[in-house]
Amino acid sequence: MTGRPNEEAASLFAEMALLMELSGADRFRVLAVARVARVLEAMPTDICDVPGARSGEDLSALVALEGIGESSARRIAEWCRTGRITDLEQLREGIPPGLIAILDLPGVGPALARSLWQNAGIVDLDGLEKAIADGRLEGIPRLGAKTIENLRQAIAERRRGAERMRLGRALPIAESIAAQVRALDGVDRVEIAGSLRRGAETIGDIDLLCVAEDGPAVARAFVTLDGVSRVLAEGSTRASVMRDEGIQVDLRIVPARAFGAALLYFTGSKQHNIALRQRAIDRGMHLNEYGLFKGPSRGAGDAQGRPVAAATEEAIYGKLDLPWIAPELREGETIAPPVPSDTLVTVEDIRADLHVHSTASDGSMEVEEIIRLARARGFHSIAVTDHSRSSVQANGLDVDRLHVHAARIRALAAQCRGVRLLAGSEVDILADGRLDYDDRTLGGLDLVVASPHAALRQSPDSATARLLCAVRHPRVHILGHPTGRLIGRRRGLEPDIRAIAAAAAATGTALEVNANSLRLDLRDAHIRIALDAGALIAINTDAHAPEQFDQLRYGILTARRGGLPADRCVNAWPARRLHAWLKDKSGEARRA
Ligand code: DGT
Ligand code: CA
Ligand code: CA
Ligand code: ZN
Repeated sequence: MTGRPNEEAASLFAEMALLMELSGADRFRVLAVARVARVLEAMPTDICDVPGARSGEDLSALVALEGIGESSARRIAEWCRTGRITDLEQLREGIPPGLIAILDLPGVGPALARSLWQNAGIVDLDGLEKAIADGRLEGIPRLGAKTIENLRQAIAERRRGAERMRLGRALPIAESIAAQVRALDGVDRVEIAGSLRRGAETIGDIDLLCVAEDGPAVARAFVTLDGVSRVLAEGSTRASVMRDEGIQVDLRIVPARAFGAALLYFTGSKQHNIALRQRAIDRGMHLNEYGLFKGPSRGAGDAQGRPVAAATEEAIYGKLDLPWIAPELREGETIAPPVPSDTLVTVEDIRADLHVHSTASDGSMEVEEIIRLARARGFHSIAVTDHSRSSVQANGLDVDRLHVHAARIRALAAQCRGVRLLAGSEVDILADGRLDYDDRTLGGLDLVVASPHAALRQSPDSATARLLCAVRHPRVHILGHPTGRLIGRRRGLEPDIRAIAAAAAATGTALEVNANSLRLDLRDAHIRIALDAGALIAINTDAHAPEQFDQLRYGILTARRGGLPADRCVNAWPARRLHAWLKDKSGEARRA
């Protein structure tokens, strides 16, 4: 058994809810089972320790738990005794496993997945792709020409997404491989280079650079590390492998005296390298991966002569009459960054998280735990922003539940020292731009994040109008994950970002950079547009579980790529300034 016992049971119940939907089960029964999964996930103590759970003789204590009915209690007791749930196993047998990947496509609900299966015999993504290509889907219930075209695009997007790895997956993998390399004999220094060092949202391969004198020995050791599935190349200064995680890793081995030049070269981007080389030529020098040298290049592999600079990136930029440029800004043909690199926001600048979910909706953390984690991170403020009623799948709160929840948060806030706890909401922006709560309800909260969750394929014009409603709403502080895109999975809304940014600047509403590595929304290019328009930016984790607070760094990398200085990020402000803005956001716009 892996993970905490409750988590394992929770994932089985979540799977069961999904399979029930596919098998056409009654909606309320499905929701009840999904609820059990959430209850189990949130439960701090072992479910099997509840009296009667292990013996299975008297289930009344289980049934007494909120959200758990007779049949769920029976299944939990079976699981505690045997580690199995017979009902789930029966469901699994009746449903092709490949249907889950189809259900996972944007715009595909259980009814459509079921219809594809029952009416066209489609049981996996490959089958669906072929059926679309062959024109075999016409005439199937629920499938118009437009839906078919959307499906085709969604599959193409999914396949493209599978080729490049998300930043949030690649960075921890690269860090653990870098630690393996650092531990090798004769290795002095290891750095991550390439698109990963630049904080790109997806990564083609991992580039590592290390300092060592004995290149061949290090290359040999690298290709025999644990986790290597295939050796692609092995030389005296470099090696490339495929890893079990499904990604290629390139290692270059350089002497310490040329480390800066190599790091600069292998960090890229390619366009940045080309622009720097041209700048060197304009100054009567030449730049390559070994250093910056006087005079013109004498051809490939030219490494003769003493370099003008080579050991550090700073020295090379300096000799090219440039300040050091942060890797996140090394994109595009123009070298000059939009802001000085040392003003860019950092993880250490962040003092508040303004978008976090608790067990009241679909999070796994109690409010008390959220407070503890905020304190551990040295935050001065944290906002609990659970979902609103239209987000049924996420157990969104109706107005009554919101009132109870907010009152409880306020009571905890009153006793809370060191951290200011805010009673907020992540309110749905409905398809037509209306918000999911009335103004009076919203006005009673400390903080309102308004986000689009459904209708994410409406036209650009409708999307712009919809988001403008939210940005201009006097009770809304932050526009949450503005486009709703999921990297490699869902394109999301395509609004006129310039119009949104201009309205945000005028009203003092902040635009969110959602740090979840699946979202990174706003994306880098949008952040740049927002900053040019004068808008404020919020960087929030949208954490649903404790470890998700660590996703902050992906939001920071994205924000840095967008050129965000700390003073334009509300989460980096001192408490006084943040709370003044929360009370009167347009006042901040006037002051700015
Ligand atoms: P990726 O891996 O597709 O996410 O993107 P990168 O930027 O990591 O690209 P990669 O791994 O092919 O190469 C790493 C760096 O090496 C790249 O950012 C710049 C440098 N580089 C690679 N090929 C060339 C080239 O043909 N010319 C120049 N000037 N630099 C190159
Ligand atoms: Ca790379
Ligand atoms: Ca590479
Ligand atoms: Zn959220």
